[in-house]
Amino acid sequence: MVLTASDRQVLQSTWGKVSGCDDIAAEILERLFLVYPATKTYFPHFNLARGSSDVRHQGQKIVKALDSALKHLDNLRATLADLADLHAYNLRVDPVNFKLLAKCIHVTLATHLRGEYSALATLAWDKLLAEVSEVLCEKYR
Ligand code: HNI
Repeated sequence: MVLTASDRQVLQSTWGKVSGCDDIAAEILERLFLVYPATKTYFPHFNLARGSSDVRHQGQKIVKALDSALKHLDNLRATLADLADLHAYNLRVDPVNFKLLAKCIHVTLATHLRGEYSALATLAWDKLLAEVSEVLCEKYR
């Protein structure tokens, strides 16, 4: 996957508009649990009710990880190495779930950015999320 200069530019500008928004983090996970309820099985110890602090905090962790991915686009593997270990060896999240989460991230971004989430922005995010998912899943193999 190659992120072009224009992909990078659109990623940074769209992320700049939403990353500070409080709702985004929880919304990504709320969508995941609502649309794909089976994903809840990974969080039996969480209060998964809408707006719960567990969901908010977990969402914030994901947003922070995406934030650091966006700051290290040329070094994703090293940046996400600890998370890759965690998801593969401790959490054992089935890789298919990363695709489901990516869909929810797309929908959340589109809901907030509206017309600005153009086809080009969608494509750039799709490339980034595919790359992040690949890094987080590659230790399963
Ligand atoms: Ni994920 C913990 C980031 C996909 C299930 N996850 C984390 C943490 C981060 C994180 C950050 C906190 C680590 C820590 O505390 O050290 N997760 C990400 C990212 C993605 C992702 C960036 C994909 C883009 N995680 C998923 C998916 C699932 C998932 C698809 C399952 C559906 N993650 C978990 C679980 C935990 C977790 C479970 C542990 C939660 C806890 O605190 O017990």
